[in-house]
Amino acid sequence: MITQSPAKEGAVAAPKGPREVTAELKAEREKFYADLPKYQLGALWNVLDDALTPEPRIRSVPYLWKWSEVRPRVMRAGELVTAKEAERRVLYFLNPGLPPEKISAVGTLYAGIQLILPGEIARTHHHTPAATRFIIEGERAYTTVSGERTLMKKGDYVTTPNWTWHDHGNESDKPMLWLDGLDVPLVTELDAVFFELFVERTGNEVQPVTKPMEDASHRWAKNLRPTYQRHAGKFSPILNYRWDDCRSALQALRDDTGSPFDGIVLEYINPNTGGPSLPTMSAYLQLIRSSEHTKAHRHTASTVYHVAEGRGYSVIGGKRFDWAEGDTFVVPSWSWHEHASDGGEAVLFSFSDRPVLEAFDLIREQPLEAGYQR
Ligand code: GTQ
Repeated sequence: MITQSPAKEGAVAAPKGPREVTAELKAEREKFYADLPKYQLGALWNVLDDALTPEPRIRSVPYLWKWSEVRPRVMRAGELVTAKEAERRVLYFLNPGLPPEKISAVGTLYAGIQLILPGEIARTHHHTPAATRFIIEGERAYTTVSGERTLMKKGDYVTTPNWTWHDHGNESDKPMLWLDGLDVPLVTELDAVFFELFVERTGNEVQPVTKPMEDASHRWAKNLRPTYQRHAGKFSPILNYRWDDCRSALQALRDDTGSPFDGIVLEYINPNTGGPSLPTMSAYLQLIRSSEHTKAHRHTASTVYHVAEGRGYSVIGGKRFDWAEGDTFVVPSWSWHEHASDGGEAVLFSFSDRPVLEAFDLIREQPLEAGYQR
């Protein structure tokens, strides 16, 4: 109850019957509300409908970036800015539904295309956001993570866990381009972003390579583990999941029924847990078979897709997006989506924030009753 001069403490009682909202009471309320901001207070009942919505209100929209439009601009960036000047020479994807200060491709996920030209290095740094990388073009450029170097090839999936020192370099004679996926919007929202240059800690621009090539692959990726060693960390110890291995696994499973919603889909796993390769992001490779059209479903994980091979289309939120190799598209949380190949097989790489939603019991999934959106 609203009284002009506060009554004795404990004297405020609920009115007995329904109360008439008189003009006078309305005016008192307005005065009351106008005064609250001075004390950094808000009245929940005025915002409850906006805060607790029956379903998520999603600002990110479905969108597709064409490789034919992105690649020339990334290459132009290579003419205008060096990797050294840029720290990381990346053009990142901006979701059109979000304000531009949100560095987000969709929801909690950042994505961008990184370019390293022959002879360049991107010096060592580390940050609390974790990174996934899917190689689009080039071969034999390297990434070094925690002292282990891997030479990357088109189609490889490379992990850079939270706070690991990492740098990139290109000793080949061709440009190398890859898709970066980071949990920057999530970590930013959690107020947990830290960043540091290796040179500030050690005086050296680039970390030393301290491990043999393919060390993690031999140690952790052969269904064996060294019994005298424990992998510390919640992330996968595997640095590079090789395209040839993953692609041939997909091919071998092509006669499975697969998922009605995703076709033949494989998750890149952490061999220590069987779970996702990174604690905040999981990555997948999926085969959409010749003339396959998956059924529509939706879930609360947001996803970035990259077309690794072939062509086709996805219907996302009722809208058709035609895609071809090199394109990147996004499916926001709780958006209906279905995929179809077009004139042969297609392979989609994707990464999502599903592990976060699963960890906190926030994952929800629903099939579309009608099967397809149209
Ligand atoms: O390669 O370290 O796309 O630090 C954004 C931030 C890539 C990287 C990005 C980064 C990196």
